[in-house]
Amino acid sequence: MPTVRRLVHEFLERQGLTTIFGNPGSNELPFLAELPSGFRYVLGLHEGAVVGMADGYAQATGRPVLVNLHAASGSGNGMGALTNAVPARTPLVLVAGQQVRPAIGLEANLAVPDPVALMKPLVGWAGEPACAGDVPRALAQAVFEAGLQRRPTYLSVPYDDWSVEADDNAGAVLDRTVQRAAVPDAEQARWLVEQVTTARNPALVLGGDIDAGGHFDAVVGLAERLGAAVWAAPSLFRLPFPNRHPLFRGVLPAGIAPVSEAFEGHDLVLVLGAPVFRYHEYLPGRLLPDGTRLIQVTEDAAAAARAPMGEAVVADPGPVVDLLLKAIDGSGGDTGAFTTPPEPRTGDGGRLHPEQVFAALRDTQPADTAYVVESTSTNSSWWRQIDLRRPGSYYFPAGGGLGFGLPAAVGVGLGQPDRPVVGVIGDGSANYGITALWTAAQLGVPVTVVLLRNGTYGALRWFSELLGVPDVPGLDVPGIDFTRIAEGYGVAAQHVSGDDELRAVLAEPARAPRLVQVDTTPTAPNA
Ligand code: TZD
Ligand code: CA
Repeated sequence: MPTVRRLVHEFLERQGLTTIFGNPGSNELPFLAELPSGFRYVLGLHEGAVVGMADGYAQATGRPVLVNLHAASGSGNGMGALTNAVPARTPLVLVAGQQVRPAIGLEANLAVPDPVALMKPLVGWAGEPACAGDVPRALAQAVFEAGLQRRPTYLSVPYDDWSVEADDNAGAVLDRTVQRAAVPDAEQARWLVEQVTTARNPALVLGGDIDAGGHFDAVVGLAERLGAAVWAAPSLFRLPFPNRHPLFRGVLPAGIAPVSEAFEGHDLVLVLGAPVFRYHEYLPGRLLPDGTRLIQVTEDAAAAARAPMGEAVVADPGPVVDLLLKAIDGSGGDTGAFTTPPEPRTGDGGRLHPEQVFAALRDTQPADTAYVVESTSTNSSWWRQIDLRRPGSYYFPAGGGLGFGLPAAVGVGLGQPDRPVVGVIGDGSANYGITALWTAAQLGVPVTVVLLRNGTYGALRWFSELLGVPDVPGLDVPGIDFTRIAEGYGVAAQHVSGDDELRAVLAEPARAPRLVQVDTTPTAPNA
């Protein structure tokens, strides 16, 4: 009989989960022993960076990814990063080591008394197998649940389980596949088509699932055929539509009243692949204008159930887009040309305006560049200057937790080695995931980190004015030289000043990881 460890390794191989992101401890070492040669262990130096890298990798590949964390302390370090993976619907499979079974009850050092309670409610499914022989099945369940629910899962495994011989039945999980088919039935399809085709002035709101599910190009076709206005759903973390397309109206503001105002004049709002809605700033008002109906199509049943208004169909938005495309005649007419970005605003005193940095990226980087952005006060500057036309071009921390950007940029680079990857990272944000630079250097991931140094938590400065508390402490971060930090981790780094120098540096393709630090002037997220 094979050991539990051998069966689990084989299951992971068959499922294609052979890249493991982790930071191990004593409880985890027996799981990692005798890993077959096809496995790759991506070591991160802190679990926040480990989970951030895995999140980027899973989003870029569209597949579940195994994450190896150490007991309670490593799991706890990873939790902040999970607050981004949950709303991004990233299928991470977290496997943590538990003390040996005889030592759990007496709470020996590194025993985790209640691992399920520790990780709930962040993870969707969590468990610890009741006996060693159940480990392969439980691991399979964690993988399948992560894929089906599109939510991180967590499995705690006592480390004496790995060397136990599996029984005859344990191998039955090796051949399993679990598939999902969330397609509307004929009546639901007929109803959806009727609602959309009889609408006078429909609008589309597109969420992260459109890009994550590979429907970016299909929704462009749908919007053009309908001639419909298109918004990206509030609290955007993936770009579902080309941002300079003539039908694109931008990212919806994340408040009740401004969302409602945006929908004025539309009799139907069709929301595809997004919760309704991920508001942020509390700006109360009517949920919808008079005369506006909302229909949400999402395969996330929980998101459909908790929405405060509208009708919902729980289905994969992909087939729904296809059936609408088949049902709608004609081309919808000429939609016009892509919009041209305005002249970038300029900085002062040797500092560039963030718009100049983004214009330089737009003008120098290849069209298929994937950007991972974690620079919070520069949001409007970004959308004013950037021009993204391809699927998978944009990633942002979905839950607003900093520490995603830099690690996720490394993860996206590992997941899509043929695509250029640029991390656009603030001097506040960079510190939460900075150790990912080391992983990038060790693995030679050719990611470009553009570090925007304004010396402050710019977004919090703006928020402090908004909330009427301008005197709060702890908002400035002067005196950090990221070129020296990067070099310490083995990443080549440059401080650039001036538009010409920045453009010249960025025009060189990255062959290894590099950090480009640029001093920038303050701006506001809505400026
Ligand atoms: N800690 C974590 C883990 N996540 C957070 N979102 C914050 C703290 C609070 N926070 C924000 O929401 S924005 C921000 C902080 C500290 C400032 C980020 O500074 P930055 O970008 O330099 O990256 P800007 O452009 O200067 O705002
Ligand atoms: Ca900053």
